[in-house]
Amino acid sequence: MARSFNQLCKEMLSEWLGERKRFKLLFESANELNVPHEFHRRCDKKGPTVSIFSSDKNLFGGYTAASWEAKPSPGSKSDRSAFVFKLYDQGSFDPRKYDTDDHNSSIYCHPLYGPTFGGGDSASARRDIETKCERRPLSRQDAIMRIKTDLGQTYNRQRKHRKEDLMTHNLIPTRFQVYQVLEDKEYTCMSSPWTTISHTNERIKEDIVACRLSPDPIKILLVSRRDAGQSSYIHSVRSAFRGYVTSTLCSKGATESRTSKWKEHQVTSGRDRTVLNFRLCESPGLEAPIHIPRVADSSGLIATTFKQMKKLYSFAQEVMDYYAKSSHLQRMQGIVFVIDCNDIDDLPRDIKREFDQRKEIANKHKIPQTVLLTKIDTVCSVVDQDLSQIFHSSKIADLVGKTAELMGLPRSHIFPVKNYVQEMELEKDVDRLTLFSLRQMLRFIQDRQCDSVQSPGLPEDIV
Ligand SMILES: Nc1nc2c(ncn2[C@@H]2O[C@H](COP(=O)(O)OP(=O)(O)OP(=O)(O)O)[C@@H](O)[C@H]2O)c(=O)[nH]1
Ligand SMILES: [Mg+2]
Repeated sequence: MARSFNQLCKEMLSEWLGERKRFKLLFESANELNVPHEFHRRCDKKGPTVSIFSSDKNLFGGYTAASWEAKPSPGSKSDRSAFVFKLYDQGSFDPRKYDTDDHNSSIYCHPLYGPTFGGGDSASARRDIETKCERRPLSRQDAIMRIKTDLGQTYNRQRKHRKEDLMTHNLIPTRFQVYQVLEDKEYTCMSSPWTTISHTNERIKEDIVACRLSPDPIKILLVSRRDAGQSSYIHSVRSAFRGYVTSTLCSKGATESRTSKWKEHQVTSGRDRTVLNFRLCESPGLEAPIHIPRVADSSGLIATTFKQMKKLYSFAQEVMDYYAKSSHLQRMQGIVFVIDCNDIDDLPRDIKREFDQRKEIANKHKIPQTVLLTKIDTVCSVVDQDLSQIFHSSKIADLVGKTAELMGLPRSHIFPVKNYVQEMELEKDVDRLTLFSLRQMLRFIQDRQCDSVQSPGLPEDIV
C-alpha cells in the first residue's frame, strides 16, 4: 500500500513554497501503460508542478516552477526555485528539503523520461531523481519505468544532509503522481449566504437523540478514499455528544491509525452516557490500485493463454466482489460517501468506480445517500480562520455544486464539514456542521422508512 500525498504533505509543501497552495492532480503513473508519453501529454507546459514518488514506506519528490516538455533533443532546464524533498522515510513523517547552488540542470526533459531532477545534459549523467522508460530486452512491446535516486548530483551537493537516500531499494514498486501547483486565492465572500442552519446545536442534538426509528440501531455505512477523514468524522460526532474533545481514532500521518477493517461505532450522549440509536460503520479507505509493469512473455501462445486466464479470473473476482458489497450494503439503512474536498476535481477513476458501484446498489435498494465534504478548512483561508463564514464562501458553494454533479445527488445531500484535528476544546461551528450532517442523514432514512410503510403491498418500483 503506497503512502499517500496527504494533507500533512500538502501543508509542508505550502510552507516550503512560502504561501498556501492548491494541488491539482495532472497525472498518476498507476493508470497508464505508456507512462512517459502520457506524462508529457498531461503535464507539459503546465507551469509549476510537484512530482510525488511513493512506495509503501517512503514518499519523496521534486518541485519545479519550470514547465515540463518532451523535447526532441534531450535538455536540462534551469530553475532557481526547484528543490527535491523527502516527506516520509521508512513509514515516519520526516520532512527534508534539499536545495542546490547549481541551478543549470534543475530538471531534465526528454520524451522517454518522466519527471527527472538534476544531472545535466548527457543521457548517461547521474541524476538526483530519474524516471526513465526502458524496453525489456526480449520484448517487442513491453516497456517499464525505472525510478532511480542518487541524491547529491545537483541537489544536496554540499551534503548538508549526509548519507541521505530517497529510495532505500530500487526494486521496491514505486509509483508517481504529478500535481500542478496553483495559487489558492479563489475565495470571494458572498453578501448573502448560499444556505443556512437555523436550529441551535442543542436542538439538533435533541432531534438526533429522539430519533428512534426502529428497535434495532440504524446502521450508517461510511465509505471513502484513504485519508479522507472518516475516522475523524466519527471522532467529531462522539466529541459533540460527549461534551468534550474525546481521544482521537486517528493521528496525523501515523500508519497504525489507518482503518484496516470494518468497525461499528456506537455513540453515547451526555454524562449518563445514553447510547444513541444509530451505529456509524467505518470501512477501510479505498485506494487506487498500483500498476506493476508486466513481465515479458517469451512465447506468444503462452502470453495469449495467460492473458485470457487473467481476464477470466478478474471477471470472476469482480462478480464476487459486487455480491459481497451488495449483501453488506443491504444490512445498512444509509450510506455516506466521505470525500476530501481537495479530491473533487481529480477523484481517481478507480475510486469513482467504487463509489458508483455502491451508489448503484444503494439506488436499487432505495438506501438514502449523502456526501460529507471534509477538510473544508484547507481549501479556503477565510473558512480556516472563521468557520462560521462557511455559507458565505463562494469556494465552498462551488465545491458543493461540483460534488453534487460528480455524485449524481441533490445539493441538499452534500454536507461540508470540518473535523476535530488538533483542537482541544469543542467549537460551536465544528459541532454544528457535524451534527447537522448526521441529523439530515437520519431524517432521510426516516423519510425512506415512512414512504415504504405508507404504501404497503405495492410492488417495489411503484413505491
Ligand atoms: N485540516 C483537516 N484535516 C483533517 C480533517 N479531517 C481529517 N483530517 C486529517 O486527515 C488525515 C486523515 O484523517 P482520518 O480521519 O484518519 O482519515 P480516514 O478516512 O479514517 O483514513 P484511513 O482510515 O487511513 O483510510 C488525518 O491527518 C486527519 O487529521 C479536516 O476536516 N480538516
Ligand atoms: Mg480511518
